Amino acid sequence: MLPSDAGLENARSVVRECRSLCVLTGAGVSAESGVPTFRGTGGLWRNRDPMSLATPGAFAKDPKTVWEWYRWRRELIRECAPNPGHEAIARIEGEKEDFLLVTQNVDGLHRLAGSRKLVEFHGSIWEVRCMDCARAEEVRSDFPSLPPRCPSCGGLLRPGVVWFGEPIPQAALAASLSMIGRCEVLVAAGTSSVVQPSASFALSVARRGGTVIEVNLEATPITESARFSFRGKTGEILPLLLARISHQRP
Ligand code: BJW
Ligand code: ZN
Repeated sequence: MLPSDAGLENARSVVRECRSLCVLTGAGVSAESGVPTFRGTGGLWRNRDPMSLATPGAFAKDPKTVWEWYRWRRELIRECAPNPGHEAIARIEGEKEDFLLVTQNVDGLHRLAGSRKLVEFHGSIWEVRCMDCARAEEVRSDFPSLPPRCPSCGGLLRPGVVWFGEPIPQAALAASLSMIGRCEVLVAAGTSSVVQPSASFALSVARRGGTVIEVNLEATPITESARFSFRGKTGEILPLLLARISHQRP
């Protein structure tokens, strides 16, 4: 069900009138493109919980299995295209004096949709990094064998993503915290808001008097902090919420 016209119009005018806008996205934004989310049944691979694979410990113990999971996801994401939610976010970036998209998604679909003012907070599934010499590069093609090895030193390559217990890369964290400290409006879309530190962004904005707008299929821990909370698909609601012209019914 789409949000009521009145609620949506109010939220839309807050978005339109603000000078400084931050959009925080999670896996739900890519769900309508066919990318599985982490929590819930869709993310299961060989009956393994994704959360048990996204850790340095899992990789240290069994890099081949963890890489097989990433190969499965890389193959799947290669076939996916941005949806109207990604496109609406990419469009509004050029209309704001101060804008930042902070995405927890590693799939690269925001870039494909045209977003440029963005921080990939949990890294990118297309980047690989050598555990020995730290050489990092984007590799979109398949690897001939798993786990892949560094072309420079023969060390073990790992996906360029942030696992549980690992710090958020400094530049990504600094840019995001700066925006969270100054934005007038934060739109949190398609995230369960359970993974720190990004899960605390909405509360930080609300506590200093900023406006939080949530878009999600269900209630989350940040719903109480949100001035507007819309239940529904991001691919349907974001294009209305972020639209340049008023959404009018015939
Ligand atoms: C739709 C929809 C549709 C569906 N439309 N909606 C403080 C307190 C407690 C714990 C911690 C803490 N600080 C740190 C921690 C530990 C940990 C943590 O948060 N644990 C909690 C789970 C308890 N955090 C960390 O370890 C982080 N590191 C850190 O803080 O380091 C500190 C440090 C400093 C110095 C030295 C060392 C350490 C790192 C977190 C890394 C998270 N990594 C992952 C994997 C990335 C790689 C990969 O992809 O393989 O990131 S985990 C996974 O969760 C992934 C996601 O980005 C992240 C968030 O998930 P997201 O995006 O919200 O997705 P879902 O699936 O959870 O939710 C989807 C939502 O969409 C749902 O709500 C649906 O309803 C909705 N939805 N379809 C609208 N169509
Ligand atoms: Zn190397």
